[in-house]
Amino acid sequence: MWFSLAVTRFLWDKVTWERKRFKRNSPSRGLVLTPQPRLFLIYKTHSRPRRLSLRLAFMWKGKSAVTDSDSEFVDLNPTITYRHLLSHALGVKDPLRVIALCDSDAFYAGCEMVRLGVDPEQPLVVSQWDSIIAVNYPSRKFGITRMDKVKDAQKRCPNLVVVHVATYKEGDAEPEYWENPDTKTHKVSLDFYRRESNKIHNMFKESLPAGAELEKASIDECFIDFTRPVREELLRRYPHLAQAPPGAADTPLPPPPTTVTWNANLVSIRPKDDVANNLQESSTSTLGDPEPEDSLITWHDVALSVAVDMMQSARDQVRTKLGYSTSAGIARNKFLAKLTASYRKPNSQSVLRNAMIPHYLRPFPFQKIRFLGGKLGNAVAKEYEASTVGDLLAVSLDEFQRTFGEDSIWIWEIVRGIDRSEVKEKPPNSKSMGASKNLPTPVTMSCEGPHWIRVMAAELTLRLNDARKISPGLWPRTIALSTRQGWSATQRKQAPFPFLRNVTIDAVAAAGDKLWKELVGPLNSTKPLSTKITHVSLSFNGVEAGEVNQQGIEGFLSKAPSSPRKRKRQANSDDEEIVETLPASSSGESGPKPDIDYFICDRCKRRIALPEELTMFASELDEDTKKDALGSLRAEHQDFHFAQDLSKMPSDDERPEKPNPKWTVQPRKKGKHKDGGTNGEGIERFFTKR
Ligand code: DCP
Repeated sequence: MWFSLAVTRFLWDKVTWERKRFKRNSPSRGLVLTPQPRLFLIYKTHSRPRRLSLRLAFMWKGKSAVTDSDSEFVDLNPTITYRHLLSHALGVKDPLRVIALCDSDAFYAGCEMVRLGVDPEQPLVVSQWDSIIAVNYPSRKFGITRMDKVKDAQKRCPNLVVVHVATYKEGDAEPEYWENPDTKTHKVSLDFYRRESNKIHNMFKESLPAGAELEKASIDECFIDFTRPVREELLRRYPHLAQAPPGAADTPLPPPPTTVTWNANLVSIRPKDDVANNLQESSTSTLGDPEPEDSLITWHDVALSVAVDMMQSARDQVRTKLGYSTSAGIARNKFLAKLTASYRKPNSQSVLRNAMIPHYLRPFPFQKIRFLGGKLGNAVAKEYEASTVGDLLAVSLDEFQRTFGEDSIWIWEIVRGIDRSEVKEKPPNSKSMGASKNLPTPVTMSCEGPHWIRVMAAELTLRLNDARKISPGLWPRTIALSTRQGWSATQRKQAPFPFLRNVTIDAVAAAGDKLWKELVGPLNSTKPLSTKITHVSLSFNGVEAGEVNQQGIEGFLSKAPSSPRKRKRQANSDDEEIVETLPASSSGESGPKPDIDYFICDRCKRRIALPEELTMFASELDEDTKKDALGSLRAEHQDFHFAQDLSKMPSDDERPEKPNPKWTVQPRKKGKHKDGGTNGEGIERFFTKR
């Protein structure tokens, strides 16, 4: 008896505590508890470790309820007021937020179909050596997948068109579609797809209504935040919404229309209806005789339907003007939009209404969610014997945090479809550009390097020049060469790269050759290397826009002074690269001139010279430019001494740095449960610095 009383008491305490915490952590501001929420306790026994896990299900009554079983999902039908609609500050918690993810169908294959003008029904795959990397939709009907080898795919579909990606070979300024490219001499180029991707992105920019935010998510995907233009369209279509009752901006909006026309597939809980209801993009469906959960149209549904039309119109532009077929998903946030985009492909768009979120998410294999695919996902799966989102809904936030640390709140949220990340346009150019090659025949002599340097230089040159068409002042601060044997440690050398008005393959290859000489050996040496090189890469780093009207070498060195903290780190780790940029060559008429090519530092008495890369391209430079460059070099050198002085002083920096958010997954230590601290505690123990 006393035992059961104690258990009852414990459970009641737990219920009360869980309820408080649930309320505290609920992201919903609009969530209103009815006076008597019904509490359900569900117990789940775990075999390893054996314990009881408590699950609470709150069943809300009233307008906020979606269905009883949706109670783990909060805020599915938030109250929307005039203030929400009329506010100019639209944040990630906006209840009328509408986000789309648009994905090109079988992208590389689509690019080749457009380039070759093949019939849309023609099966086509893109290959890289003997592997398939993209499969168009007509080929998928033959069961061909990316996992197949070209020969096997051809057996399944004798009519198959196989396009090998373009490749560079030494001496090419542009990649070509060679008949029989050889991995021993050629290097794959994805430049064509990158260029087409930019075209599509620009077409979206042109076609989207004003106020839509666009973010390139990958080579063939972009997110679009339609919230602002949708808001404007709602006010245009329903002008009575523009007038809040005097002094009562927090009044809920009047009821929305009772039907909505959807120019899209509706994510449905009834698979049989999907077939009938999920129409081709040109057709429409009306919520006429709906499922019970369809019956209540909300203002958010209306907002979604407006975004659907906007998305359709932008996709039509891409289709008609560029020839690309795309698919889109439209929902309340980025995570859900991405999931929804693959609901029906190709050439289609799908909508996830808030009411459908629980039904769509619950059966979803949670390890397909980003960041839950690796060891963390495995550990979660094992811990809770879970495979679907629905399984994880049974795990309380407290339980997650006890086992995986404080930060695991994101798991708790993401399985409920909560994602507050913004759609943000990234700067058009990545800060680095790389060209790399896995060498099927390893390099065993130093003299074999320049061939690959030249092939990679061609690719880098093309990429930088392409990027300069958009941002003319772009230039990389450094060029780096890396080599590796198998998976052993990478050897790397970098040097400053000068600003050149015309970046040529010769110039990039010359800088690459110089690095090769320093890292591997003389360019003409036939002496066997101590290690066989199986991977090489050449990259531009710190690619940034310079001043457009200051495109000389002055731009190269006149960078903003680094912060002492940053300089200190550099000074400690890499003196050579800061100070001894590269020794100037010796004497002779064309040799370095004091006060122009180098100076002697009063403090360290070293000769500090302009990098050889600058003097190497001397024909590009006039004396004034060199003087300016030298001035910058002096300032930078003083900065170096300053940083060195600083580094000798005790400082806060001695403390271990906080973990960087760039992570890779690492096994967790067994049997250690604890609370989310750093240093390998909590969720962070599943990740390690890259
Ligand atoms: N890609 C690749 N190797 C992979 C995956 C993809 O080279 N392992 C390339 C080829 C794809 C492109 O990236 O065309 C985009 O990849 P997606 O995963 O988006 O696949 P697709 O666009 O080809 O097909 P889907 O329509 O299913 O998205």
